[in-house]
Amino acid sequence: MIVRSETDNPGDMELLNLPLLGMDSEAILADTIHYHSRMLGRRTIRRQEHFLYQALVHATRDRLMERWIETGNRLESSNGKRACYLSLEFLMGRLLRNALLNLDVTEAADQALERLGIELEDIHEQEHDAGLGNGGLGRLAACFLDSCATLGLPVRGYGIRYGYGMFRQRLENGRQMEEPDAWLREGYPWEIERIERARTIKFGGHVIRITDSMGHTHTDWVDTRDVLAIPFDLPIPGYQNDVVNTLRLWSAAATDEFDLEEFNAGSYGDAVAAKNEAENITMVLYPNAETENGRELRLKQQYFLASASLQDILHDWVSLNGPDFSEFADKHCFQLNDTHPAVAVPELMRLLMDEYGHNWNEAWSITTSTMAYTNHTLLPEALETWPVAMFETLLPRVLEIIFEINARFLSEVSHHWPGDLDILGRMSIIQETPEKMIRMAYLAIVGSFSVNGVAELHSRLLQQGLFKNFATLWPDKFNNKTNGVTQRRWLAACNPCLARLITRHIGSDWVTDLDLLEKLKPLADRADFQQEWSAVKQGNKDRLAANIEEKTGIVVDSASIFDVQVKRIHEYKRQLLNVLHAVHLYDRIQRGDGEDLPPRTIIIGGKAAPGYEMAKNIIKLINNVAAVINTDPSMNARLQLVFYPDYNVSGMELICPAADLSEQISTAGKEASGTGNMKFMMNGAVTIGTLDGANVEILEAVGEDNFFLFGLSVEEIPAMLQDYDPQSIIDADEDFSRVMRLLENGHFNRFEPHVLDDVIRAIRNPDDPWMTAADFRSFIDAQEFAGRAYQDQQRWLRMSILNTASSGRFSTDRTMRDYNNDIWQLETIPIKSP
Ligand code: 26V
Repeated sequence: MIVRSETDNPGDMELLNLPLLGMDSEAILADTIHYHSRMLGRRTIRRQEHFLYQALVHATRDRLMERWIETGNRLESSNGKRACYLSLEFLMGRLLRNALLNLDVTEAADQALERLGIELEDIHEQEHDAGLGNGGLGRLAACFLDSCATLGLPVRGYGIRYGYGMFRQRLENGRQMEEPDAWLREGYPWEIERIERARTIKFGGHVIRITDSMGHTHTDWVDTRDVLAIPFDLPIPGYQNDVVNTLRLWSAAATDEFDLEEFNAGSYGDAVAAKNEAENITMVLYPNAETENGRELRLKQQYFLASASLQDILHDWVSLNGPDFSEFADKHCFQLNDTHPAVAVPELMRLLMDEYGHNWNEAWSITTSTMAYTNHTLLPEALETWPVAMFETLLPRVLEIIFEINARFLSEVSHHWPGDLDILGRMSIIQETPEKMIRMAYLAIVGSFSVNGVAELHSRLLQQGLFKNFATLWPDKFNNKTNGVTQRRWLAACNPCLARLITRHIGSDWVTDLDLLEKLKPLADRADFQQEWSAVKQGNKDRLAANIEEKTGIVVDSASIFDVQVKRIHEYKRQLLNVLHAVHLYDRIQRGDGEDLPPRTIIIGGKAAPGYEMAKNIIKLINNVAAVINTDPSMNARLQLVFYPDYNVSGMELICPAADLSEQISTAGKEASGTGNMKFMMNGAVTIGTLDGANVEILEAVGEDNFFLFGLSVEEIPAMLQDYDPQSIIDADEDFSRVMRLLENGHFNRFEPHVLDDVIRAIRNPDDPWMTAADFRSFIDAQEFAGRAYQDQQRWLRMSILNTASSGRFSTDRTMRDYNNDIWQLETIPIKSP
């Protein structure tokens, strides 16, 4: 029964009492068939076709939509504080499995499809990953959204709807080839276009000042080239609580005026070219690499996101509250996911002053009590800077504001350090030489009331190193928020057999309260429980083995230890160290010293930024070593090496449930947190790792007996780097020397001379900042220890169970509670308990 009611806005009607849709298999089946035939116009249902997937998504989306509208109503009437998570990346992966789980209709959907003779699993395979992110930073944003909706926190994600997401990786003769990810080609049934909320974004032009009859000076940014920002909304359901939050993704389009102007000037071609230029802005996700730094299009993306999102929020505020901004700051928080959206700081200033008539002090007070910045990297070369000259042409008004922010900030610095001219240069938002550049991290720190790192070690190192002076000036701004992952996707959905086993023993409340996994601890030594645990892991390994065979043709032995390293390829993550270990094992087995070794399958996966030559060479090396190992009969099934192609979110959903050993082997002090480490731990893999990022907290949670620790600590590295001499380390170590001889003799590139020279040479480089050689011996010994532990299955299973049982702290539910308690301070949306 539908009832219409008047709203506050005369003429608007609201639909009330929509009858709720059925959540049983009958209702889902009926709706799926309805969409398949009446909307998609397909008569016959075929396996392996996209249409049934689309139809099921529409049936699912209808059920989300009811709750989405209701969440919006509840939010509006509560008029509480909201947070916006601004991020250039949201690595969402597939949505269907998660939506069904969170709506509690997995079984109903399964039964509905069974009636059609089709397996739900095959339908999931039809969904294209939404790969709108590079790696950890983007996936973290996606996990955050899941947890916020589950906790009932009013948090909206703001991002970009890239036409092409993360490139697809193909291998050609062991080399990475990139292919465009046309993820929207077959349509994307989850999104709702909201054309009525489009915003105009300015670029170029120049700034003028107008003094009115009252003597007030007004600043105008004029003669701009405008671009339309059109929002597409994705539903973000909480876990069985009837909350549906929003991820709003902006897509660029040409404005009509823009086209018309050129057209009237007589140039149709230029008009169309201008349209292309506008739409280029959201065409493609940048793969993170230093070579991408300083690209104009990337800056356009950042400003486009920041301006569209802030305009969206300000527009809503004014339509509900009129021009009074006195409570705006109490009702909003903007969390900046790294410095990528940091241009939001001067943009909020601009909008408040130029568009809404506030003075500097009012605007600055609002800005600095709503902006909060999260840093995600310690690598100095990864800190963003933008040429002042580029801002000058692209965003002249925004640049003026940045200069003013800096001038006022530097005056504060000189008060704090009177007479110290040196520190002014070091802390300035503008770097003067060799070229004038804007230091985005400094801009973000100055404009925010909170600055956080993503693991305890990382946050400490930020305050002692990169941001030391800022931490001295404003000690209370700095804080830590250790990352997490959502157990809904990373345990309940991706590892259903383990989830069932856990639930059978301790109940199902862990799905929303991960600390309850502690209850598994008393079961860790029970033989019957260990047997069940082992059977689940074996099933997952068989499933991954089948997937690997399908993707690579390699038949792996799923009785062997699955030793896994999947993550972006980067020197600091040291996939190279992993390869050295593989070559060492190969060498041992060849020389007849492998009898005691447990059979091992080393799985490495990840993408290299297309412009990052060394990372691409590492992929080539892995594949070449793999080709030799996997075809050598003398390996006698003791060792296999697999490069897992096109690693992505869906890949991880198959991989982490199947891993025995999780490789987290970055050079200490380089990995901000890591989140793959948490997914593996949660799924019962044991970590072999350095004291880096969140590994430190994982070790603390699980204890030394259940973690294979190796390598130099952050404190030890500077001393070691002083007179670092890889040559002597190699010479003094017989195993290492043999490994280097194999590599340098061309054993792995017989018919491709010199192709591996660069990557092999890096190991001997006395300036190697990643110190691969320094940790070789310690890594090999830890691996030996891990291998022996695996041979004692009882001991291993105990370790595995204790890892899962200790992973409670690494839920993003905890992370989001921490953000909310210390930074956002939002009231939860009244929710239905699951
Ligand atoms: C840099 C750039 C440079 C230019 C083009 C595009 C682009 C995209 C991303 C980045 C920086 C990425 C930083 C990052 O991903 N950090 C990771 O964040 C994870 C979540 O906090 C954390 O677990 C990882 O340790 C950290 O490496």
